Amino acid sequence: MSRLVVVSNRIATPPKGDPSRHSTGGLAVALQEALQAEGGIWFGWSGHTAEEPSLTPSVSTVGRITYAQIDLSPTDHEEYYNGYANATLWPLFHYRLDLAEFRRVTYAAYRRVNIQFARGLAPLLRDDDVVWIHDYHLIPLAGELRHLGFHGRIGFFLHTPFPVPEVLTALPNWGDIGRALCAHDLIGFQTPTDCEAFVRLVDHHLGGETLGNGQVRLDGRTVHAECFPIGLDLESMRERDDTSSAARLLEKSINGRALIIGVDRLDYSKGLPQRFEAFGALLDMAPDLLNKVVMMQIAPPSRTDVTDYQAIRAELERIAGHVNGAHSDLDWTPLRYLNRGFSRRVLADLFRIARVGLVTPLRDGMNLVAKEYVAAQSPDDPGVLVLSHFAGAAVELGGGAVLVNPHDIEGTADRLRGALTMGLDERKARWENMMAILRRNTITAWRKAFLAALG
Ligand code: ADQ
Repeated sequence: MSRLVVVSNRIATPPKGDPSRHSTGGLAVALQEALQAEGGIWFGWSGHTAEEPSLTPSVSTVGRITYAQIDLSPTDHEEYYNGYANATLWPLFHYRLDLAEFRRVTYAAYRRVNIQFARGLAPLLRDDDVVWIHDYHLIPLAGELRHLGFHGRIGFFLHTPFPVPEVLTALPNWGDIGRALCAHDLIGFQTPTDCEAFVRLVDHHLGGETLGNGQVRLDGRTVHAECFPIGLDLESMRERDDTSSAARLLEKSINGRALIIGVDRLDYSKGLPQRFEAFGALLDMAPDLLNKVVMMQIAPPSRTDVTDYQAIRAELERIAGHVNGAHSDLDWTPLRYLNRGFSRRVLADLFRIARVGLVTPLRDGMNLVAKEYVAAQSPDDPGVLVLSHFAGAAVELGGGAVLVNPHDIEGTADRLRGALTMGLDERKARWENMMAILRRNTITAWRKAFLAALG
């Protein structure tokens, strides 16, 4: 069996203690399990900047896993990470052309940092290693490793959506990005739509050809593209005997009212302003729900150095103030908005209390919160998932979730109302439908399927 080498922008820190108490997701745990099984390397950015970063990674070994990390210069961090990755590719891949910045200086930094990653990693590689690269930060890395003489198998998994060519080609260097993807042997996408968009890009726009069965050929290389929807570690959401004190406090404070919960990174792709507006519209249209329902949105700030992320925060505070100003009562604040994170263990308890999980991204590669909400429910009295049909998760969960168009504020409010009043039999049937899929496609099944296809 070949050795596995995982590369991602950030690497997980070596695990300590009970994983369910960490805020890191199942992905880190699943990759660590894969690395531990056969022994392997996890390579990435340390999370630190240094004026003159060493080209040689710092290396530590825990069990059979070698963690290798490099620092970035402050300029590279700003231009590669905040710049090209998060202010160009992230908005573009989420269909937000209006927010995407196109700057040569950040593109140059993106290429430069990918070369730096390749130079740091190449000396650690053996010919028969299998390399698995994660996400949009590192699209050119495989090509750079090939230039440095690595000819082994390289796979890539894109966690975000892959935009249709009509959107991607707005990127000044779209051809380079498309060709860079073709340096991999296998590319994994979250949904069939993402996969088709890539195949169409290669076939119609890059002058390659489709060979069928997800294979495309460009410049003499054959690349396999396949859909691998990411799954969950169900265990981390399971009900435990000792309910967390945070959940007990919440239950007491809602005092028998129905709870709607939203949990997201504070990101414009998650549709939070529209979600707040939809809740406001629900209260406007349903006087019988006044003082009977509470919505709680948990949204810890992310990427706070990027201007668009500061703007969304201010906008949400404004809408929340408006909804609460219009509807609050002496003993009732309808919309609670918490700018902080919780451990997975606490999140699972909070999800279980909520009658509705409201997950309404404007675009999302998958959206694990949707799956986590479902996995956390009690089988005897499950809540309802209200899910945007723009989330990758809607492909698998569409049979059990109440699907909404998050741009349609009043339509979302209508469906929220339906979810709040749904009877137990229907809730159970929908939940069973979704759980069957989550049980089949766990995070472990996902990584095994990807590695089997790559190997
Ligand atoms: P994200 O955009 O980060 O991931 P998501 O899939 O929802 O989005 O994953 C977020 C994770 O962070 C979940 O496990 C969630 O529980 C956790 N989280 C969110 N808010 C939290 C909070 N307040 N406290 C604690 N934990 C919190 C990217 C893509 C997604 C894709 C994933 C995995 O954008 O589309 O599903 O990668 O492939």
